[in-house]
Amino acid sequence: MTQRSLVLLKPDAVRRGLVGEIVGRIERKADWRITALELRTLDRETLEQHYAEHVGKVFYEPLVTFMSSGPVVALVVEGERVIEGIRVLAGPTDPITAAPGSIRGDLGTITRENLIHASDSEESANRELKIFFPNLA
Ligand code: FUP
Repeated sequence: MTQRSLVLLKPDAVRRGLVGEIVGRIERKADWRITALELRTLDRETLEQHYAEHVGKVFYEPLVTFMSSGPVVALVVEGERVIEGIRVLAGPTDPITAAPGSIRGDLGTITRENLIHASDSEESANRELKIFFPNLA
């Protein structure tokens, strides 16, 4: 089942020079393709749309401050079961509980600065792709 996922390499990943490391892990999965990739700094409006489900939670304001603190790399990745697959590559939200071998497990320690966002369902992917790449075919 070919899918598309919206992936963000968060400001910590860019600041720490881990873009190549993380993109490399995605590229090495057989037959997945990166079909869009852009460095950009996110504004509050974009983040409010993206994190709509978290507006009002205690971690929302610090999350937005962090996510707008520097450029992110936004990517579209296409391929076989890519939505589930990138979530597995990333590991769970809290990097301390993420398994070694996963991006968050290998490279992260704190939940807010957990390196990568990846769409969690087809519905989320469609919604997020429209926010970040509205001109995608
Ligand atoms: P994920 O699907 O793993 O990206 O995680 P969520 O959508 O649940 O959360 C989005 C982001 O909010 C996380 F990546 C980090 C941040 N967050 C916190 O800072 N504290 C929390 O308790 C939960 C999430």
